[in-house]
Amino acid sequence: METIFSGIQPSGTLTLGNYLGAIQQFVELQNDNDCYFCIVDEHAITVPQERLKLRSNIRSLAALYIASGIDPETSTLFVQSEVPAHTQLGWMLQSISYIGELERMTQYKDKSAGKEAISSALLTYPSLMAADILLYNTNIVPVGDDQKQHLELTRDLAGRFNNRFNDIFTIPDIRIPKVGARIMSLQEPMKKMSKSDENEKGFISMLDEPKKIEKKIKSAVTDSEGIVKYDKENKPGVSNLLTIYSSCTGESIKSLEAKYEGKGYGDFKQGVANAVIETLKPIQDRYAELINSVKLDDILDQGAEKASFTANKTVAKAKKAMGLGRVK
Ligand code: AQP
Repeated sequence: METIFSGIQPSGTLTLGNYLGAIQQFVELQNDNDCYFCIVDEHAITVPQERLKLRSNIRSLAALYIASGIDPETSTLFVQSEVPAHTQLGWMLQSISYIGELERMTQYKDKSAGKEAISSALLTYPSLMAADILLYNTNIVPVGDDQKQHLELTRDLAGRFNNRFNDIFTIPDIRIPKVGARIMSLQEPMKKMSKSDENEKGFISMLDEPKKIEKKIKSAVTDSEGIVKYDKENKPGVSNLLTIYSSCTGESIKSLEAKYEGKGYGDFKQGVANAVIETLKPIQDRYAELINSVKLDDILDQGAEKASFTANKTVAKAKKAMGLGRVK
């Protein structure tokens, strides 16, 4: 049995990209592994958030995890800010992170581009993410491929700490899904689908109604060729829709290409819309039952308690290794 950790930011309502790139693999992994799934609200505040919106996004994300199939009986589901060990270890890891390596992170470059007031937390975000992972002696981190660079840094920081102080951290491996690792924006298929995209037509929210999903997919940017074929470079829009279709149904891209041979984009887009609606509908139904329940609070309380138990032990070891505090 391996230990798995992964987190998602409550920076908006989850997108189909978050579901296919992350949550879908979490559900697969939870039966045979010791899993920690986190709502990383401290990461969300690296860019400005509206207080009440953030609160409601945290709850919504917890309900979506469970509605998507995360079983709180077998997995530990919790909110990052409710386990103080995350920021404690995050600070220790910041002290061994170099500004140069943090500045090289593409997510930092993307999110800071063109902005005047950039928070220092946006730069040091990867050190906190490393802490999230290392606190639980994690072996595997399932994420979409946009997180690869952050994972490499986590491995570097763990190795650096182990060499410099004491060998206490497990070096984690990354797990990226074969299909669906990077779902792209429906409007700008060269850019990844993001929940904080200002253009709402670019993403499908997991809570979008069927009519809205259909409308967004029908207006997705494609090309004028009219051929349903996977060619990421020359046909990014169609390729993205094929990836979405295949990830939702499990049908291979080759077989989908054959199915739509000689048919126009109209039929194809309808097929994609149906596949997405069928994937999200049962999740949305379960979500509606959970979102206002007391049960959801109980699950998160228990999750925070369970996570703290392991995380506090790691923080104590890291403090000892670095010489922080007093000997008791
Ligand atoms: N488009 C995507 N395709 C596949 N996987 C994706 N993930 C995110 N977008 C896609 C995966 O979802 C998990 C949670 O991501 P996150 O919320 O922690 O941060 P993110 O990667 O920055 O996601 P967003 O939606 O783009 O959020 P914002 O807009 O707030 O920055 C990760 O495993 C990620 O790989």
